[in-house]
Formats: sequence, C-alpha cells, structure tokens
Amino acid sequence: MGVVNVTPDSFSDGGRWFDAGRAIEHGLRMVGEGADIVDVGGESTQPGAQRVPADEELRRVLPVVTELARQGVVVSVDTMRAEVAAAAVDAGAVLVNDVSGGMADPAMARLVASTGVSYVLMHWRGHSHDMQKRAVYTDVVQEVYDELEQRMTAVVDEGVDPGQIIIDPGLGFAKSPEKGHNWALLAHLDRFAQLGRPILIGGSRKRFLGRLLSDADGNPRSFTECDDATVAVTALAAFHGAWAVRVHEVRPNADAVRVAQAWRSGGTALIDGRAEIPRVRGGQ
Ligand code: PMM
Repeated sequence: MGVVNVTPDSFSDGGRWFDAGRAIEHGLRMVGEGADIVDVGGESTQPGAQRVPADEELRRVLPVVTELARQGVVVSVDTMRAEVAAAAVDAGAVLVNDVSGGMADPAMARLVASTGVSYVLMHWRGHSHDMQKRAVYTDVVQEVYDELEQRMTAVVDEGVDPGQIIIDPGLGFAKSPEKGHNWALLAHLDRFAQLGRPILIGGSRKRFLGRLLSDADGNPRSFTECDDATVAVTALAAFHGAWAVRVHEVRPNADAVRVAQAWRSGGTALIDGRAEIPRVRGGQ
C-alpha cells in the first residue's frame, strides 16, 4: 500500500503531494513501482497535529481518489470521517482506512456496513494533538489486542461484516518509541493473527525507527534517513504474515515483500524463479 498524503504537514512527506496533479502522478508512479493499493489521505495524523475541517479534507482527497480510481487503481481513503469516506467510495475508493477504528465518528461503521467496502480498523486511543499522553500500558500487546477486539465487536454490532475488516495495531499512535511499544507489537504479529483477520502494518518512516537508529549522542535519525529500516520492517512483517504494509517508498518495499514471499514458500510460489506480479484493478 503506497501512501499519498495530500496534506501540507504530514510528518513523513509533508507538502510534497499537496497539489492534486502531483498527488495523482505520484499515485500512478507508485502503482508502476509495485503498489497494489494507493492510500489517499487529506488529514495529517502526526503526533500533535490539529484536525482539518471536513470540507477542506474533501477538497484535498476527492480529485485524487476520483482520477486514480478512473485509471483503474485500487484506491483506499485514509479518513476518520464517514462523510469523507462516503464521498470517496462514491468516487471509486474500495477501502476505507480509518486510523480511529470507528471511534472518531460514530457514523463510520454504518457507512462501511452500507457500502460493503473493506475497512482498516486501526488501534487508536484518541486524536493526534495529545495521543502520546495515552501511550500508557501495563502489557501493550494484550491491551492493544483487547482494544482491537472490542472495536471489531462494536463495528460488527453496527452491521459491518467481519469479512470487511483488516486490522492494524497502529504503530506510532499512542505508542511510545522510548518504551519500545512498537517493537513489542511487531514481535507479536502472530498474536494479532488470532483475531482472524488480515493485518496491515504502517511503520514507514515512523519515529520509533529514528529512535532505534539514534547516533552515539542519542540524537534520533531523521525520518528521511529511515527508508532502509522501513524496508527491513517490511521484509520481516511480510515474512511473519502481514497482509499489507503501508509505505512511502514503494519500490524497495514491494521488492522486500517479494523476497519474503519467495522465502516463505521455499521457492514454490515462483514461476520459473520469478515472483508473480499481481495485477490488481479497482475503480468502479
Ligand atoms: N499511519 C499514518 C497514517 N495512516 N493508516 C494505517 N492504517 N496505519 C498506519 O500506521 C497509519 C495510517 C501516519 O503516517 P504518515 O503521516 O507518515 O502517513
């Protein structure tokens, strides 16, 4: 899953794809590089970020979703708002990526149920402006697992089919890089598999990688210098059964997924030694 942040302020690629034309071009380039899904978002969720009004979010994402879907790209919309999700699905998005797991907008679950699209339900404890204060756990793996299970039950009670759901432990969202929460979650992907749904991992360029790669004085590595570490996370996550990884640099990560697949299958998933290139088409 390649990321297109149509925002002026996302922490990892802020401003680069704010213009609709550039965002569309970027999305198409990522498909050429091996992305199966392009995730389009109009609201930054970096720690400390303030909310964007719904009309502005719509203005940012709709032209991009519309054009990518028209060109046959499998489009996901990264939004916490049912109103934005509804418009994006009308414009051809086939997946709603809701980092709040349905908590930010009580209308989201019903919208997902009524449209039948796939739904990424991520672990979340509150909006970005103060989410890091909520990174308090006794047993991060157990608590994230339990909270995801509760959210799954809640959205299913609202009519979502369990088969629509993809779960995501929400790396970086109310998780402390200093306390190692993100690594605990990654080390226990098999535990999350017990929820019985595909798993999405979004570790690309996140602060826990910069913290891991701090210099001898303890200064964290900048996020732009964390792409190689992201690829390592991708290889390991894919090897341990993740369904998808959400990344900013598609090509090396798509390569890592193929390596992991080949390794996992012991070569049996290859055709004359070649990795199969999925041909995924979306749109209306
Ligand atoms: N991370 C960000 C945004 N959306 N969606 C899912 N499902 N999982 C994530 O981990 C996730 C997400 C924040 O990252 P960015 O601002 O670098 O795109």
